[in-house]
Amino acid sequence: MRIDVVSIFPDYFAPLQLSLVGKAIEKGIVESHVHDLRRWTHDRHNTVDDTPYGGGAGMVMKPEPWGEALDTVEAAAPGPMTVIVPTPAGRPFTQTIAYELAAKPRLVFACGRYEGIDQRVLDHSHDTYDTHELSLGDYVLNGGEVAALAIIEAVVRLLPGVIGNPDSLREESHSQDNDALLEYPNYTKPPQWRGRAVPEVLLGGNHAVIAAWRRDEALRRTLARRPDLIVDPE
Ligand code: 6GU
Repeated sequence: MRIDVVSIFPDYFAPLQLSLVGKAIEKGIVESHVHDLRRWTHDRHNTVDDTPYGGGAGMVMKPEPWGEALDTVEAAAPGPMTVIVPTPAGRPFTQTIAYELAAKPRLVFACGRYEGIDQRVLDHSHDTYDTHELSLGDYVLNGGEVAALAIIEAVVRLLPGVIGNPDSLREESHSQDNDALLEYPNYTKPPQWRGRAVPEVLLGGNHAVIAAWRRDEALRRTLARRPDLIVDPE
């Protein structure tokens, strides 16, 4: 998979070289390219934003640098590209979407700042590319960079060969093999710690009983913390 990122803060993406995503890059499973949007400005001050038509607070990202950025990134490699625009105004990003994105050959993250990107860039992108405006949740970040990192990590760990033991993908929270319930609680040695015991059932070695207990705990936890997942499953 090839991942391109366009941002006015390319330094935000240094963590891509670390840990799991970094390993995926080393193994050749992922190829990543981070681009400074200001590369596609042509004035002395490398201007990327301007005041909004109609008035109001804040600044809007100008369309021209974004248009050139998408043209250039598209031409840099063959194959259809999927454009992801992180925005609090997007559809909620979910594990289901992570699996869908993990099947794509090329992801391009367009990270906006300020009050957003001129709407015509988004309209153009939807008309030209497979484009997804995605939100991490109902709160506001200063820009798309942190959200892009989160989405990249969620997607890259699903690529074959990235996670050592693929069984861990099947059991975790939100996995489809787990009916998209939250994960059950986990314990390791020692059996007693600060007066707290590991649940007896886990020490017994009866795998059917353990599986039933874990399913029970996952249901209990999901009902308490995320009832929406049970009432309105994805
Ligand atoms: Cl994807 N972007 C921004 N700027 N804020 C957010 C978000 C995304 N998701 C939640 N808050």
